Amino acid sequence: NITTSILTAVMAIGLSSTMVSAETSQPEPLPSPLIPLPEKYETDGQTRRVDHLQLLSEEAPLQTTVKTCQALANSLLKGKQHALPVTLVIRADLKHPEAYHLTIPSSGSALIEAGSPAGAFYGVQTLLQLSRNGSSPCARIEDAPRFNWRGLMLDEARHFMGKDYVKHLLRTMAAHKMNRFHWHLTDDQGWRIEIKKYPYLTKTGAWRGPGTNAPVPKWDKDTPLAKKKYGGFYTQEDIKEIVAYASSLHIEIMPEIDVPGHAMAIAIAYPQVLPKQDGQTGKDVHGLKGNVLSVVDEKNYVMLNDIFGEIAALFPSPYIHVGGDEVNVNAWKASPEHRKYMEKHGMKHPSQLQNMFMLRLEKILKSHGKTLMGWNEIMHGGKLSNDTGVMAWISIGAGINAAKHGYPTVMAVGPHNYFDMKYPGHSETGHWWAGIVDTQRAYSWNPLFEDQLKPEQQKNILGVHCALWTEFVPDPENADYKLWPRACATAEVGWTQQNQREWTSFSGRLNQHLDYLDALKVGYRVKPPQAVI
Ligand code: TNX
Repeated sequence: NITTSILTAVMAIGLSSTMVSAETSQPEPLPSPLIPLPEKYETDGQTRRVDHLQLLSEEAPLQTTVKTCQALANSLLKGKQHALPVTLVIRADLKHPEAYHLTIPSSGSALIEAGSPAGAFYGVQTLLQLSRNGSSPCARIEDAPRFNWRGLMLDEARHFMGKDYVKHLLRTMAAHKMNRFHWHLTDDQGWRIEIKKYPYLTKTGAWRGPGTNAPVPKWDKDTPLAKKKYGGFYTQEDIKEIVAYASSLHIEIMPEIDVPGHAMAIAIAYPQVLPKQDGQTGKDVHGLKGNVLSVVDEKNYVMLNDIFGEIAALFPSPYIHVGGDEVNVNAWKASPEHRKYMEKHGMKHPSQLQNMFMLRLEKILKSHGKTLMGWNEIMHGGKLSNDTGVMAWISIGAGINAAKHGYPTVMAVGPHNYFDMKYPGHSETGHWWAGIVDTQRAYSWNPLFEDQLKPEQQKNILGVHCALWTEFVPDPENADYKLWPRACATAEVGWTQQNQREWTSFSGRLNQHLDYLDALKVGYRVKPPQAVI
């Protein structure tokens, strides 16, 4: 059959490897030009002309991947003269479902052997990076990811970016072997997803500016945006389309509905969700009030059950993110019903109300076949189920704490992963509460914290995740500028083994990689004149 004949051909050609052991004095191996760096890269230094790929597979489970990858290849490689035939096969004995072996001989077909369709997809992504300039090294690559979770969050509540941008972002993520897209769809400043049962969530909750009854966020006050009604939302049809698109790129989308705080958009649409107050609530850390749901009103749980039911039906992801961050508990302290509830249940601190709320949401999500994930504050006030996921943002300590408590933990920590933080430089915009996060800070850390976590606790770290909050990111152009090339660093932190990662190697490859970002039409940030850091 076709696979064995290719294998035999490849073996006959016999790629003479330049990987040499330390004892011999042969030349240094030629460096891989790839991001993320693969586990094993061997080349004899030969290259061959490639300006087009012709993908084929005889295996049924690979047909969709072949189709998707062919379309990507057609748009990225523009030639016609030197098509490289590539055969894709599944091999059950690879060490990871996302693993692949890629062989590019000096003549004849290339071969991608993969643990699953996702692995085959990553093999093609590697080949596309290698051959983007009209030629490819003849190489043999064996590759597999370090972490199963290699994610990126986009906040579309603060500024709505729209379908085309999200698809562009998904393509760019996939090209870097990232596999989780976390979609922050609701916050104080906007509700971005159609919920059939509660139409005012989008009819009023998705719009700001003149002609709406919602306040203009402080960061938009003096900008052209706020001169007329602005905002937007995704219909359920849009969502299905984007989920299917992501899945064709082997990316799972985890939606976030942020409750019980950051909920002003819900309160603007349905004011009855707020607690009745008889005292001063003060403001949350962002200077807002009127954005914390009542957690003792049963009607709110009916509404949340309806909302999460619709969400669960739209997203295949096993996790649904429920936020849980930065709740202003004074809103509960200033509410007679909440004080009464606490007294009745012997609660000493309002964080116990937050815990009670999260336990209720866990049950609601389970009834829809889903598992809860939330920001690290969901650990406040008491235990949650063991399978609940914690996304650590405020600090590395929070992530270590979550892993020690046995929660599946995603490291999305401000000082390394928050790309709404400023780049260095006077003219750069952005937050700075987690410091200046440049590409080197995004790259140079180890999410496993092996000195502080025992091996069985390290197993709780699912992986890494970068985040783009968009208070100061008004449009897609700015979003690309903030995300790239920093997210290239996150991609490599998530994929490449720690002992193979090194900043000078990465930054050297990154400079070579910029033309691939150009081919992907990414509006990345380059520090003048030409250094990327
Ligand atoms: C904190 S991170 C927030 C967001 C802000 C962000 C700005 C998190 C869970 N909450 O609401 O946008 O800081 O960096």
